[in-house]
Amino acid sequence: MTLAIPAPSLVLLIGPSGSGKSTFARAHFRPTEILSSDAFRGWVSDDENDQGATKDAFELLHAVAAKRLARGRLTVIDATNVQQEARRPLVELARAHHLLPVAIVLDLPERVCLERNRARPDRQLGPHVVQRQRQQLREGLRGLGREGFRSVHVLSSPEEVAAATVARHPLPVDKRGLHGPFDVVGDVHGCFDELRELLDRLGYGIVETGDKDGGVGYAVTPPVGRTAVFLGDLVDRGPKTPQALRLVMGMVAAGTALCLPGNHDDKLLRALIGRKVRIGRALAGSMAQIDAEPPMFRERVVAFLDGLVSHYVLDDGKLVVAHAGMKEAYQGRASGAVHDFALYGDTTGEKDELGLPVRRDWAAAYRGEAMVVYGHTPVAASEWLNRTINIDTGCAFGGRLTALRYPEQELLSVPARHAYAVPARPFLPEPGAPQAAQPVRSAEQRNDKPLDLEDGVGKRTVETRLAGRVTPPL
Ligand SMILES: [Mn+2]
Repeated sequence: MTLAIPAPSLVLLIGPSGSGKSTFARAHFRPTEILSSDAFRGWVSDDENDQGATKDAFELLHAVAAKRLARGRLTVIDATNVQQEARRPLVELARAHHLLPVAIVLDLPERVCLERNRARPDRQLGPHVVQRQRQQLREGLRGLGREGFRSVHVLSSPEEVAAATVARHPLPVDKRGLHGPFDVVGDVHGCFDELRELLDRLGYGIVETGDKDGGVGYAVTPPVGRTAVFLGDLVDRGPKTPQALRLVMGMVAAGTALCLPGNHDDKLLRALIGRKVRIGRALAGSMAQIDAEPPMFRERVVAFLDGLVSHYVLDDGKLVVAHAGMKEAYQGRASGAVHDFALYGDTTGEKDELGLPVRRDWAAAYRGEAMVVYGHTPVAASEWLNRTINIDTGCAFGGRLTALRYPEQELLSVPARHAYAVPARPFLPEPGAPQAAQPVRSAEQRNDKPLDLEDGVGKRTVETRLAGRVTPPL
């Protein structure tokens, strides 16, 4: 049996004393990846079997696991882990670092565990201890999914354990092996005519063909070696949502494009599968457009949108793409919080006077190495800020549809043919408005503070020799 393990992740070995956890760990994982409760007991007490050292040992084990997960290192917990109370803080730890917890259960016969324990002179565990641990394991086994374990592998005999291999798979967001070059396209919002013109100007050849469901499809030939990346929000507001979906779905299927989910795509998906969502004008428009297509199209759209992952890390980690942005700590990770950040940005959960979500300016605080290209909030013009750039230039609102060529860092955009919708908050300068008297400052200049102590020390306190820790006035 091949055990598929996402890497990085937090792997819990679960099994009673004598079930062969340490042997299994040594066979399949690197020594530095394995955190063994016995080893930590030994380090704090010089006796791996000193049960009185358990509390201290686990305190350190959890601390080391936290440091490793913060660095995105696969970590294996070699402890019995048969009680839910023992597993819970580890599941929480994985979640706090936006990584998935994985369970490998060694559910071996009692006889095998007892024999192995008897063969170990340093261990004097009575048979009742193993019996109790096996009982606890069995009671918890079926609830592991509910506890938050994304994958659960159970091995039930010494033969199964011996035959098992571990296959590590990168997380779906990890596409570091793709090096582009890429053409990243901002929020399309049903503006298919503008999308076609933009792709044409980027050198993509587009031919109309028949699509699988009987509708009109598009065969797209990219410039040699190039891949398109769609930042999401393909749907709503514009007049041609199905056409935009068909073109992008065809390209993704052909391997010539990647596509990310936007909040509008996500809401459309939920509406299409019958979840309860508030259907406003934009979503109603998309639903009506999709209803006019052959019935199978709807199923295809559901399958496509359902398969999209929150963000991608590309080109050896040098490029990150996401609909609404991605802060450094979340890049390459997977959790509900990462998903929400990718789709909605850094929201506070509050609404402003226009009923729009209040957002923190994550880009102004961004200090990561990776370039982050995103969209979601329309801007009059795309500007670099701390290696991030927003290329949603509000095409559906009568702005432009913009692409960024990577690694060239060239912007290319085409004007909207119409204003298909009215933004809740204007982002384009009023037509005929007088030019600003002052030269317009760039995003970098507007965010350039003379002294940002947080950049230097991480927090607003300074350690001094005479006065201890002080908080300098800012
Ligand atoms: Mn959006």
